[in-house]
Amino acid sequence: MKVSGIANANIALTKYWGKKNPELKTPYNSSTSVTLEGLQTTTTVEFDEKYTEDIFILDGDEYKTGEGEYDNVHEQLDLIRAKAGIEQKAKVVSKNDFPTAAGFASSASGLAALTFVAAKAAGLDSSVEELSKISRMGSGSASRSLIDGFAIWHKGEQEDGEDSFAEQIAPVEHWPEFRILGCVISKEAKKVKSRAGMKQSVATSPIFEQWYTNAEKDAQKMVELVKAKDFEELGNLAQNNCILMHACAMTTRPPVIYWTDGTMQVIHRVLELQDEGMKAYFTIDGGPQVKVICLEEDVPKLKDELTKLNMVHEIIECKPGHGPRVIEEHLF
Ligand code: 2P0
Repeated sequence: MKVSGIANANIALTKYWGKKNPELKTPYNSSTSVTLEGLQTTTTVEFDEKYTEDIFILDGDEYKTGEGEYDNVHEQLDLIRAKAGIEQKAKVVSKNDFPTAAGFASSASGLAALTFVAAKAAGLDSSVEELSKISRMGSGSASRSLIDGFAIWHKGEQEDGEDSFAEQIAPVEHWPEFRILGCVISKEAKKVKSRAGMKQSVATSPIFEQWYTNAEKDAQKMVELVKAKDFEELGNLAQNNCILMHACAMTTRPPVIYWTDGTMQVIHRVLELQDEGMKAYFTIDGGPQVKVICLEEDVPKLKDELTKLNMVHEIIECKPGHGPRVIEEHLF
């Protein structure tokens, strides 16, 4: 059967940085996020006897065995084949519909879309919880993209990882005025991939334990702040959690430093605006781009201020987004 669907990216409000079990991709701490409308991957999957090996085409380019992108997709398909009890190979065609290099992770939407669509194409009738667990195996942050609106990815306690999945904190309709302004600083590919960076942090950062112990508390607190729509506290917590994650990355050997001059320029401006009473807070992932957390009413003023910064090339406005869905149009 051929099935097509889309999944959105998400941004972590409190971060994930470190795998406790690298095989099962379970994290040291829970993390929270908001799914982002319009930053999406569209994927079509077909399992059929006619394919002698898995085929993967992303944005018009075909990837082959040995290339990271292909191997990730192939492993994910193997997981789904095992669950469905089928052996047919698959053709997978995907396209990322991201505003120019916004610095939002496409692995989250990519692996979430693949898992969601492939499970349906394989005839599985999996719950969101189950799909979140399978997505987690492909990319940790993808587990959160299965969720509509605001999510928490539970770190879980079980050895087998069966309780490490994302769950909804609140739907899109709970807080439609919530906004993320993605400030595009640099379009260069990042030097250290998150997967490699966090592995080194686990092994060498002297503050790794403080990081994840604190981040677990932050994630639980974030759930309460989202539910209460306490924007000021939420912004301050997200910002502080981001700084601590980067402190952990920076104190890794060799250092993992994603911040550039442009990153610092936005950070300082956001802090000045905060001093002037503006409710805007920064967060940063595994790259130089800064995402500003704000509410709809402050978007015009913030865009105006941030556009003035000479190192900001572009600003992408994102609203809370929905979980994955099936679409009728196929990519092949
Ligand atoms: C997050 N990041 O919570 C954190 C913050 C980056 C910084 O999850 O190795 O692509 O595939 O599990 O999910 C990016 O890492 O890593 C990430 P893997 P992933 O969003």
